[in-house]
Amino acid sequence: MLKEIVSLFQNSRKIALTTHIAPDGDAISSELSLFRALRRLGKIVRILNCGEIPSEYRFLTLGGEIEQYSPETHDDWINDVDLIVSLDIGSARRLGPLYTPVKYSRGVKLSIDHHPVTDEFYDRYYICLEASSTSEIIYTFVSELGVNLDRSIAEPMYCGIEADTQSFRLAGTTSVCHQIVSELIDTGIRAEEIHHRVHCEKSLERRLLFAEGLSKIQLASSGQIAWIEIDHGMIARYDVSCEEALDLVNEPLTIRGVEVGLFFLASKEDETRVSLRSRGRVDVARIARGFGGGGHRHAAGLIYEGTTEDAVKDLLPQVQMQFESQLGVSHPIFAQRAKSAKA
Ligand SMILES: [Mn+2]
Repeated sequence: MLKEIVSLFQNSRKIALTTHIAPDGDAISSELSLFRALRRLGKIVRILNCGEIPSEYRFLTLGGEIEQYSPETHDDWINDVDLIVSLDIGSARRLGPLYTPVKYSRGVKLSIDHHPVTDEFYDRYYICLEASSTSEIIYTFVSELGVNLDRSIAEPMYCGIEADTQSFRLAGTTSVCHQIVSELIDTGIRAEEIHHRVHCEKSLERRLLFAEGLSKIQLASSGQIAWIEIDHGMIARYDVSCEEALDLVNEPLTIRGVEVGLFFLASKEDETRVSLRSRGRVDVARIARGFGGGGHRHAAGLIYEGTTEDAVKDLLPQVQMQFESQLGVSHPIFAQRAKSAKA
């Protein structure tokens, strides 16, 4: 399987790399490290994205490597490539405006990911669910392709792993992951400098939005579900981007007793981005799939058409219902019965 994908790379001359809409740290990083490795092999490679690089990851590229997709500029080129690689995509729907040009391209379509496959869009899949991040999977390809792992490839790779493990804290941070990171550090990258640039270079407005968002946290289901809602008004008042507001995404889950954390963010006019986080007892990907979204057991997301207020009103009761059915503590009367049975 791995060998097949490696020869697919070797036998392709023109290669397009892309990722999901609103690219995050792992998306950008896996693209950049694979792009640099393939360039080294003399391939004609372009990264085409729908959505800007989040500000904290802009230092990774001097510019020019990542292009914003536009139909006029890129559709002919996409149609003519030998290979199109989607990184960290989850579902092909998350290609956004690139969905149609990718679908009709004559190139072989490959998905490299650490999310479970939810569609049959691609010709080939290389899915590694145990990997902490897509960037960690790219490590394997760089070494199989015989490309020397140097600083310029290692730096984005480190950022991608750091992003998806939340600074090496999440379950995916295995000993294999640490071994890879150790090799990355040995190339001479400056880990402490990277952490500083990613986490400690935020605008004051961004931190103040964080503070207000945190102060508005709410609880449901006897404190087992927590959520934060950031509407258009708040985004506009602090003048931060939607991606910057995502600083709050993991906060609801940091409270003792909370099993599922929800984050409702006004993304576009009448569109809400909903992020779900779980401590592990509840599979939030299953909940997200019920609303057309997807993700992992611990972290999932979906797009809701409507305001954040509508999203909370509409989704919260359903999330509570699914939450209770998954945990099997459905109705107070049953809990009462269970108690008296024990007694
Ligand atoms: Mn990822």
